[in-house]
Amino acid sequence: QTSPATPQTVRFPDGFLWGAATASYQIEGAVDEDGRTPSIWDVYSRLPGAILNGDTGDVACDHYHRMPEDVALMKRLNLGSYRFSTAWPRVRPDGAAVNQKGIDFYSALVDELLEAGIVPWVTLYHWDLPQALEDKGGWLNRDTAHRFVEYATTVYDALGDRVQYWTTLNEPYCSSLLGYTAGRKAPGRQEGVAGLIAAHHLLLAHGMAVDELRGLGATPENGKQVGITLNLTTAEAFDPAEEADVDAARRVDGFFNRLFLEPLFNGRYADDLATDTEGMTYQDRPWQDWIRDGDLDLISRPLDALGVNYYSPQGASGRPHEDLLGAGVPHATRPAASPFPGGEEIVFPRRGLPTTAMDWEVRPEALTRLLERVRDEYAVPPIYITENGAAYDDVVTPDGAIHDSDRRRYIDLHLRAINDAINDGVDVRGYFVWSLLDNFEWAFGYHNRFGIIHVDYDTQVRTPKDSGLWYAGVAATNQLPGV
Ligand code: GBH
Repeated sequence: QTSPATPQTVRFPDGFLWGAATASYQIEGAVDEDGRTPSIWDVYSRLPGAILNGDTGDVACDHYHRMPEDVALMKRLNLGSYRFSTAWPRVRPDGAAVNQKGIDFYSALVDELLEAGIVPWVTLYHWDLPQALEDKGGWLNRDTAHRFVEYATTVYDALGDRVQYWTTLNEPYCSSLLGYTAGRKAPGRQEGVAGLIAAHHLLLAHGMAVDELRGLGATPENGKQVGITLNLTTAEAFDPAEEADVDAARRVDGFFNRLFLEPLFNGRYADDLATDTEGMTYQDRPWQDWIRDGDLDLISRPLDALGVNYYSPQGASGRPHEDLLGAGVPHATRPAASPFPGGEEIVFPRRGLPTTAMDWEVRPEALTRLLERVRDEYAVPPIYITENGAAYDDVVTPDGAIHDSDRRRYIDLHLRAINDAINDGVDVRGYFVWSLLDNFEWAFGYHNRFGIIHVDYDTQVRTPKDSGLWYAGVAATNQLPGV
């Protein structure tokens, strides 16, 4: 007899892809080498107060110079796949002419991975827009989408012979609403409904790139898969009996999930998004003025894979801060600038759930529900969990080990939640832990560590954490051991 407190061994489907993920600006460093020019993150990270401790990605994990060592570590951890992003400002500095040295780096990485028996998974855009394009309006300028297609073509021409899995964008929610409405990510602009224009142009860039890559031969018949990665979540009313909380949850669902799922899979924007943003303008015009005929056709081109990044649920309230405090809620975070156009009053009160060092709630079963919901409500292609993981305050013991049992437990519980969804019929084909290495955690700099491999930023020494050694066993056996 096994009680629920002693989880059993669970197996994953044959061929399940076990991987780890990173992103260019978060690990590479070498920001002005071999022709790379600044991205919006090089500029944003230098704004006073933007990043904890004034950290930047100038050196990061120095992966640009340590790539073979890092691939050897992946092999040691039995990874079946490695998800990385290519840096636009390396491949096409300033968003302009092709830079062969930039291409050479990624080509060497792909060769090194294949040599090690690791499947490369390319993400074309993980937030590092060339600053020169931001200077021309960034994602508020439709031309940026055309420049993205050129860049995507260059990368596909160089790596398409050896790379099977292609993702256009990572988390357009972050590059649009956090970058142009909340100003919490680069380029740090707080321009209200403009975030929705950025979202539309990002989706357009995705759709046009899919079309272009298909033309270049990126099709399942040729063994290629093209998709996009979204950060999806469950939006839960803080108090389901409070109308304002239910409405807040609807809007949060709208901005995190449906803003992207509806155009991608139904070829439309949701009606409630239009109602909620009625009367809001950018340069005196509603955001929908930036949508042109044919855009939604391009955006809704069929995909071969949907990447889902999941970290935490969102428990939302629409009630005034004072009312919540009166109702006994000790703390409700309200960002200085809201990412939600028309939903500026929305807050995320604490709910007594366990949290990670990011202050994000841990609720693994929300991932099961999320996957089932996406399957039920949208005609989605096979799903890959392209990111999931946790930051905790790791302690290096005197023997040099990192006993991160909290991170191992977080990953274990979320893998069980995914397994539950698979048993319920959801087609999930792979899992990428975020992250391979401790790295530049955006606004939190080097303070918050997500790696299954520890990085000593003084010496650049890498040490697999207990979670990484445990994960190596999971990847090798295709199953979670009972505890
Ligand atoms: C991912 O973003 C990124 O792809 C990756 O680069 C990053 O390092 C990793 O996660 C860890 O942060 O912000 O308090 O309102 C995840 C982005 C995190 C965005 C959760 C929404 C909601 C909580 N998502 N966040 S809060």
